[in-house]
Amino acid sequence: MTSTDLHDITILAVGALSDHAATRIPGIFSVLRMEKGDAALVTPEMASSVRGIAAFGAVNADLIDALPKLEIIASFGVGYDAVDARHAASRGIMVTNTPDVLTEEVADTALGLLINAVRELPRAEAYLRAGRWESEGAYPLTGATLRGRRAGIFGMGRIGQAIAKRLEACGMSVAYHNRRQVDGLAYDYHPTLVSLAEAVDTLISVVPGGASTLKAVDMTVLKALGPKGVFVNIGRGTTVDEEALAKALADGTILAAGLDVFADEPRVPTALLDLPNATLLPHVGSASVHTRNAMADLVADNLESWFSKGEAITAVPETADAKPKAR
Ligand code: A2R
Repeated sequence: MTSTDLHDITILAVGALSDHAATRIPGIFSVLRMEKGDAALVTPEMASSVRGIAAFGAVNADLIDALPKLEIIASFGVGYDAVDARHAASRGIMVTNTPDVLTEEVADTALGLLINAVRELPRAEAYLRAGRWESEGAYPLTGATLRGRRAGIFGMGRIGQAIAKRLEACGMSVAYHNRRQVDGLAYDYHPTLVSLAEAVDTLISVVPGGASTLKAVDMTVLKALGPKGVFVNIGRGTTVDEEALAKALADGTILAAGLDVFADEPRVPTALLDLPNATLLPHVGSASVHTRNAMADLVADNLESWFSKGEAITAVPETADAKPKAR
């Protein structure tokens, strides 16, 4: 199919597009916009023409069903728990995500969160800005250090392994828990999350969201991590029992936490906001212009490849077998 033909194909852009995405995708396709994924917002024009979704927000089963010509949902981000991929698969619709291009950026953010949590850098900066260095003297020594820490990675996938490399460079030991041991990886494997938490004092969660990881980090895991424990979450907020985490931070069950993700974003529980030993970021793991542009390019490239060659570049496992519809 020529590039002129691709302009005849209608893509629905759902959610807020970056400047780059808002230039790149309409440069290839004809684009309709929807502020948020909601079947009630589907117009007759959308229902009769949309063949692809560029998903910068949630896409549920109702929205999929409201678009009878839909063939592909190209989702922005490596985690695609906000897209009903199983429902898409049941209708033969392809779903793609944006792995790899964000791995190093997210791993950098995880390391930053860990250092912030352990060495209290945001609190030290707030101390300086409040004039307290001048009025009260040096910021107190931090009780915690990275020296001698033992890290456990919950989710030793692409990002988990990139984090592990950084932790090794910081002199930390690394162990992990996945559902399956990763072939050829020398780090200690733990068949359960609790046994990993018992073996380490620093737990980093980088698993996908969804039912299989829902509130997996609960009070039992936090107790196993122990009073020197630091918990970092760079994966999904739903993976943690936030109430248990706030309690564990407040009563010393664990020492500190660094969180980039929350169960009900952008709302952050007051119980976490109130805690001095929680360092909190507004889901900025991959949020540099460089990396977000690369992610937007992969969304566009998946759509372009699907409609010009009949193949997706980065299909999610649920829809790996989906094929373009014969027309
Ligand atoms: O369990 P496995 O063998 O499928 O390993 C995956 C692991 N994982 C889990 N581990 C324990 N219990 C589970 N229920 C579970 N579900 C998945 O998480 C795999 O090692 C890792 C995910 O790695 P990747 O698929 O390579 O994803 P990537 O690019 O590292 O991104 C991870 C997540 C995204 O889904 C977003 O939520 C976030 O980081 O940005």
